[in-house]
Amino acid sequence: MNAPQQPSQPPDLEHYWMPYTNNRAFKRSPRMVASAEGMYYTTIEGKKVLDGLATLWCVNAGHCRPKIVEAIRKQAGILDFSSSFSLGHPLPFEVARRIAGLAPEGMEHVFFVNSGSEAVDTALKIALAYHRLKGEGTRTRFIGRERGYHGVNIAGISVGGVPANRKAYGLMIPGVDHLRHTQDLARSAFTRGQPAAGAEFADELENRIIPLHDASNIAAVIVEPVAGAGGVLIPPQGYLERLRRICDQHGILLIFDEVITGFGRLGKPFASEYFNVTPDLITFAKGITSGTVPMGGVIVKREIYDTFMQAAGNGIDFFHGYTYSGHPLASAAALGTLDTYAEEGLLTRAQTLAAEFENGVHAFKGLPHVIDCRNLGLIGAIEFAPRAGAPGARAKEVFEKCWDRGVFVRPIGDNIAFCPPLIAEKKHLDEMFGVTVEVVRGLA
Ligand code: PXG
Repeated sequence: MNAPQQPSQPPDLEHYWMPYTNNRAFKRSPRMVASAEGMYYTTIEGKKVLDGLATLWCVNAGHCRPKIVEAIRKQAGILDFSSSFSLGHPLPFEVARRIAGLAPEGMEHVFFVNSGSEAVDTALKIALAYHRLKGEGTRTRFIGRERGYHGVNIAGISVGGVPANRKAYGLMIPGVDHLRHTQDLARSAFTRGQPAAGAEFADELENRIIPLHDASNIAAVIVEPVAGAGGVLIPPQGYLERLRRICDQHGILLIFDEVITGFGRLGKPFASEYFNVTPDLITFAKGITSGTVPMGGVIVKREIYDTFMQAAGNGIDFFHGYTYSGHPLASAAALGTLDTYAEEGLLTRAQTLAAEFENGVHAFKGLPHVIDCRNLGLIGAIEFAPRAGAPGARAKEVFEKCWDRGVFVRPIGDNIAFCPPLIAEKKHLDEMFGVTVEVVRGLA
């Protein structure tokens, strides 16, 4: 590894407006990493920190993996950039072919973007245009879900259901309704894996939403198979199957946002395969390049792609795309990542670690203030009762104390989320859970 490039002076922190950050607090007391390898960061002070969240649910192959680093390095000197607008270069075609090979049967075409947020907006636009091409242009409404996270673009926060991400922005896009979220602590707290109760939460689509709006006005339902940034909510048994059935019966497209669950998080390439429920569109990002270079995309069913092709005649089939769709560096990173996943069996590795991980998550049961532990594959969370007058304070305190003790986990409201890189070994899980348990034991 080359030495990390560090400015010789302490950096001036003033000018960078950091995303999703309390800029004042951070700049008073910065938490800075300098380099990373495998499961660990090294901070600028030289402290090692275990990455318990694959950074932001994305570094599935671990940090600075040689094949990925080499692929990016090499590509930068061969073809730095070429557009994908009516001009091609081989790499994204190969990435798309490889993704189609991993995706559920019949999902064969991939549209590239640069982030999960762009993937979501792209999927929603495909849904609208598809219905119009089929002569059903009245289908313009979208159904999201409370506590859903679909990125930060205007359409994504509109279908999303995280209040803090929505409240500053007024109306957003019109014509959106939301299913209720699937959390049910009264019946399902401390469930290992999928809760037995709650499939009927999907019936709200059939019993309330479709009668209210009429199916002929609904384009698509969008949900995360496992909700991530809304607090790690595991779908009840049978819930996703029921959504699929209702959508089918009413000609509504089903979009699975697999930005977190894609690329091995549950022990299959996609959660769709884990649950054996095939949506019409899958959004992905993050794990496609293991976080190294921004890339995302939408995988669509053959029939959707064919509809666009047949309707277009001699013209452009989809008036949509980003300057950097199919970027050579991102594509090279994706190929390096997919090779690493294949060589190391990482897309199914969660299966072997899941039981160990589950035990680790449920070891918090009975500790102070813990009101739930939940898990599936290699994603999990513990939840605290909110401190009186200070919601979120307990999780924030746990996050800060864990960081000080060399473990990075993520606070989401009153939850602490765990989502380690798929290369984790038992000793890493022991370290991650061991430190967090000690911190939670001391929680006031
Ligand atoms: N969909 C899902 C399901 C996501 O988790 C996005 C879309 C948007 O991806 P981009 O690449 O545009 O960020 C995400 C992203 C958190 C957190 O609070 C989660 C995400 C991003 C930022 C913070 O845990 N997920």
